[in-house]
Amino acid sequence: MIPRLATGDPNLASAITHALDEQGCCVIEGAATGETMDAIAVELAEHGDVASVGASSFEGHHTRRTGAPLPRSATFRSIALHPAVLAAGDHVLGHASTWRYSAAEYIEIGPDETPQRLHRDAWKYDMVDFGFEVELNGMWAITDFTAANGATRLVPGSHRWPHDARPDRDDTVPAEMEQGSLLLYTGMLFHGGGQNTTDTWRKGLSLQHAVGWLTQSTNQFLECPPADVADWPDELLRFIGYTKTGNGLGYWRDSEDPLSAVHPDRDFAKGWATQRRN
Ligand SMILES: O=C(O)CCC(=O)C(=O)O
Ligand SMILES: [Fe+2]
Repeated sequence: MIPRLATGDPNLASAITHALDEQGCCVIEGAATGETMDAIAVELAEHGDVASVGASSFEGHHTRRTGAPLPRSATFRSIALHPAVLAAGDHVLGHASTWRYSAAEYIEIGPDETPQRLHRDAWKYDMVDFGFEVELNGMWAITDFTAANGATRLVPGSHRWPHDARPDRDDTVPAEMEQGSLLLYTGMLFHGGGQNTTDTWRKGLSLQHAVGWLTQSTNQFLECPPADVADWPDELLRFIGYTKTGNGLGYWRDSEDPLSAVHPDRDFAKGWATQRRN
């Protein structure tokens, strides 16, 4: 079963961590407003002409994917550091010196789409058997998600399955949720996009976050280059990768802070030391 949590729960952060430990997933109802979701849809629809229709059955022949939602949607930027995402990431990926945003993608599953092959998102890292979580992912419900319109199908608890285990479709349950809800799941949880038997589009903003020592899914320094992000908050820039991590990773040139590439007029400490969000 997919744990369902309420945004108003005074113990939401601990409910999230408990759910992710036990089931590898949860839905947080009402994590954002319908207006916020609609605004993201409008901002990203402007880029609909560049959206790619899946070239493989895995990407979905009836699925449109629009990338780079951070530079393209100011409204998405306003919720990228949502407290539920931060609580979940700090818990699941807190074993690493830092964790960060890896990518996001606007995924519109259209009529006649077939079920996506079940997978673990962490397989993107050459299917290495890390033995621990390296990703914390999710999906904003830009529209309602229903079993009929292609809600993501999850195998709760499968984040603990062995490396070579494989689920059946019968093991899955749909992450049904209303617009504005947030699905969170770990990189080890088996899931896949659902079949869409309706005549409408299921729209979701898929999120990926990973430990700071892994390559990000999309290149944030190309999508969000220094010249374009000078008015973004430091916290968001740190979150997308303008930061030092690990033991001497992510610095720039002469042991410089990558944020100095965005703000050459400001003073930043030199050195390799990891920068933590808190
Ligand atoms: O669209 C969805 O519901 C899930 C997509 C997905 O899991 C993926 O592309 O990795
Ligand atoms: Fe996935």
